[in-house]
Amino acid sequence: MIPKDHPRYESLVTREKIVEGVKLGVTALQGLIAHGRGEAFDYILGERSNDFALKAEKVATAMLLLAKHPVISVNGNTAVLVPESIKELAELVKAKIEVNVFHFSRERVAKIAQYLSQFGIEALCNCDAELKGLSSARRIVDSRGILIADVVLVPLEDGDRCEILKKHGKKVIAIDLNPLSRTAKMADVTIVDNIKRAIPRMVDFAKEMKDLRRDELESIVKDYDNKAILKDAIDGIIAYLENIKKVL
Ligand code: PTJ
Repeated sequence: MIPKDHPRYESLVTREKIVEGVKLGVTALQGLIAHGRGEAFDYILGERSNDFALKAEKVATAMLLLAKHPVISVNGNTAVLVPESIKELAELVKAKIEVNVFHFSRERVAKIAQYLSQFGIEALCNCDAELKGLSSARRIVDSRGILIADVVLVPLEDGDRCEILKKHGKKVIAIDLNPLSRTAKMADVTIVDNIKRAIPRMVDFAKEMKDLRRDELESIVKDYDNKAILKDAIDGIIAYLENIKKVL
């Protein structure tokens, strides 16, 4: 039991969720390592949604609202960290939710889908199609979901799939606390924020924007520059560290 007045309460509770996910067979063991890397980046980003993240979250939400077949891809970490807000976001932007994992087995995919069903999510998980050109198990997708999607939201992603999704003509939105990762560089829109803050913020943006006209949404997306966002994220880390150094 983590005491509520512990200064790192939130972070420790989140760790427990990931550990619980591993025990349930939902989160991969490697998900623990990925989470640790994410925590380290979150620390040097100030554990907040910075302006560059908010900008990307708004544009990403507009892209999902504009999409014909938007899909939210869910892996083992995402499933345990933000199931409720993933459901809400999918409803608001009319996206499908698909289970897609790097550490693949049909049993694990079924476990994740079953886990999500407790939150009222009917996730696609037929694993009946393949993304050509990708050798990792992430190539195994659902023919009703990622295969035909035009916009895919991929939290905690690996660069290879991001590249292949783009080669298949899809727009890719990544959520990755590491602005230096291959995924961050490959995606059309990179949200450098913790998924725990990013998805609820996107829910708020979706509520604000869901009744906008197409041309209004298009004007939000139009001049977006992902390279500039990544540079702002790196500058944000440098500025945050400089400030910390001053007050040590
Ligand atoms: O469930 P599976 O089988 O699909 O496996 C999922 C993991 C995450 C294990 C797999 O995709 C993986 O190994 O990912 P990577 O290559 O470690 O990349 C994960 C990225 O997500 C890293 O750059 C982390 O910094 C970032 N990350 C970790 N936790 C968070 C995060 N980004 C946003 N929010 C987080 N909470």
